[in-house]
Amino acid sequence: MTDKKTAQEIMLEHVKQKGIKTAFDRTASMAPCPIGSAGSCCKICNMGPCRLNPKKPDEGTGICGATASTISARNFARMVAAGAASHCDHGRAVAHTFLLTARGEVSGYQIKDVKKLHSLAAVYGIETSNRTKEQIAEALALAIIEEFGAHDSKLNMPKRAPQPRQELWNKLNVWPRSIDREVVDLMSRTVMGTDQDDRNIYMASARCALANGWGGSMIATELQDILFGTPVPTRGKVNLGVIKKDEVNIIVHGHEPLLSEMIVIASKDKALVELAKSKGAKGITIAGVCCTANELLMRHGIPVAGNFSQQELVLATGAVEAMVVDVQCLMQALTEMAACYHTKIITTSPKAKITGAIHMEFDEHSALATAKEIVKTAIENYPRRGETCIPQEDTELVCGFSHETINYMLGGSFRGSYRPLNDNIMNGRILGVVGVVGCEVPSLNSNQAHYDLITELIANNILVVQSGCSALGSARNGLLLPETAIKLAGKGLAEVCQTVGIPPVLHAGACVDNSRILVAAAAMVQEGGLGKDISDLPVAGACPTWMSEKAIAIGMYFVASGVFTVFGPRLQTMGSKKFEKLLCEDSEQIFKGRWGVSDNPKAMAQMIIDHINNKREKLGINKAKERVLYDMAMRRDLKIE
Ligand code: NFS
Ligand code: SF4
Repeated sequence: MTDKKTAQEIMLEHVKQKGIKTAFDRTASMAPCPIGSAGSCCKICNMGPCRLNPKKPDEGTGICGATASTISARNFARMVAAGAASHCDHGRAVAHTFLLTARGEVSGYQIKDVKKLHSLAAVYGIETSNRTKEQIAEALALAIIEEFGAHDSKLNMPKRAPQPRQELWNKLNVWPRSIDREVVDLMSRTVMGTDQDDRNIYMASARCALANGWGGSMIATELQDILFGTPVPTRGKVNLGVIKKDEVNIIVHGHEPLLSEMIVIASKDKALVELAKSKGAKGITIAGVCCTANELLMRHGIPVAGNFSQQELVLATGAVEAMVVDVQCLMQALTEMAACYHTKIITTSPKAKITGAIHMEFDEHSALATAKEIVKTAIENYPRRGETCIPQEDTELVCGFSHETINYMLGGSFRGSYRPLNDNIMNGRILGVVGVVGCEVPSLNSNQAHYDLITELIANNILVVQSGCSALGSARNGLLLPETAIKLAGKGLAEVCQTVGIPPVLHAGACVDNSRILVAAAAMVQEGGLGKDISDLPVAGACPTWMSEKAIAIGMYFVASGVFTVFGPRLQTMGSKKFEKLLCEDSEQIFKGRWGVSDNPKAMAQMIIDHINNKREKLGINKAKERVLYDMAMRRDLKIE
């Protein structure tokens, strides 16, 4: 990174001059509660809230006798339940729209990826012969919707995991029964006076998290791909400079692409473009924030204005006619910031209203009409725009690395395959693969933490796969540009990336798309040569600065899938060494995967490198070996016994 002022720094100075406060200021003035940070505050009944002393881990109990480890485990479990609930509810909304699309009850949506429809139908045992794509889609939608509320069945997607992993889940009784049931189970067992065994609570957390990763999130990703297209390598732009001075700017923010996809279509409507021109604008720009941004970027190359931490700064440009939000990661402070300008905040989900915002509700049946109405509202707001401050910074990026793309890029269109990746891991050009995911928080060193971790990993020949706001932060830093990133990669990794034509940091999508990483890991095992289970692979997960409960749910399903996963700067569990030992040590015996914690990106990188070397050692591939290509003479010399 350079010394030049970043767009974020320019905006922070700008708002300071105007006397407007943002989350960056509030972060600086908020001292997090040390008891809550340690996970040692229990407020699940009214005899408390009980607070244990975080400086004396595992000492004392709550009024009911609950120990620090039980309190920590319950708090942890409730984060997993909330995180899983939100990702899975996203999946449910997509499944519902998918069903309506299959039945022809909505306009604007279509079954785009028929190949993926068939492959998913196979996972669910849906008959495909002599059926139209709509008939297959309807049967698939019904089977998937059933999985949310089924009483006592088993989710289908975990069948995509390697066989030994499936057997382990069965043995441990953590194969999710149905999505809603696992969330309810976790909430019900953590009320006052139910489950008071930290390990039992942890196991239930794992089952609920698996219902997210190999359930709700995977459903969201796969059905969105069928409806809107599976991402392929796409160029895009990120940073505040994507906001146009002379156009109507509409920012889409949140997570579910169901409405924002329609807004993109509406923004190209001739009559609306004409209307924008009649108001003096040159056109209409759509740009994204957070995971809605990732969804549109991955599939259409729609530019990204910023990630989670910059959502207020986007509005502070004064050039946003409307910010359209759906669900999750929306700061309530948006309406206050918008009130300083002409900007309209438009909420669209019945479950996410914000006091002070305009509500224009999304309904699949009239999605395109609502989208047009929203675009029109923004256009009509354009003449009210006042002074603007748009930093002229935007960085190019390449994204679109779905599991299918990686397969195709590496193996070619006729023989899509992970063989070249596995071979390059085996011959040591690539040391391993790490998923770097999660949030960037409004503090100045959050982006730096991601940068430091990722550059350290790629310099050590580790291929990085990213998602969420973490990926958007890397995009800002230029790390998703093949040219920039290859300069920073180790020799072996750089060679492979140049040959195949991929950057060493691959953007896989939104946070629900971490499910793509699970599918890719299963495919690497399937390809052969790197062990029999995900836990044998030289891979790891990292989340350098997590913010949302969703991140904890993701970490838990990575770990329960057999992946060593490091979080920073802390987990809210320090009040119990016993519970931390369960997460960071004993988990290894249970899941062959465990949590790690570090507040230092370099140390985090070292933990990961050590782990990967360890896995390589176990696989017997720890020495960098060049693959010998036999010529005819050498072949003749080979003795066949
Ligand atoms: Ni993930 Fe995406 Fe960003 Fe964090 Fe929020 S937008 S779902 S939770 S902040 S990465
Ligand atoms: Fe305190 Fe126990 Fe009630 Fe929690 S459940 S608030 S520890 S009395």
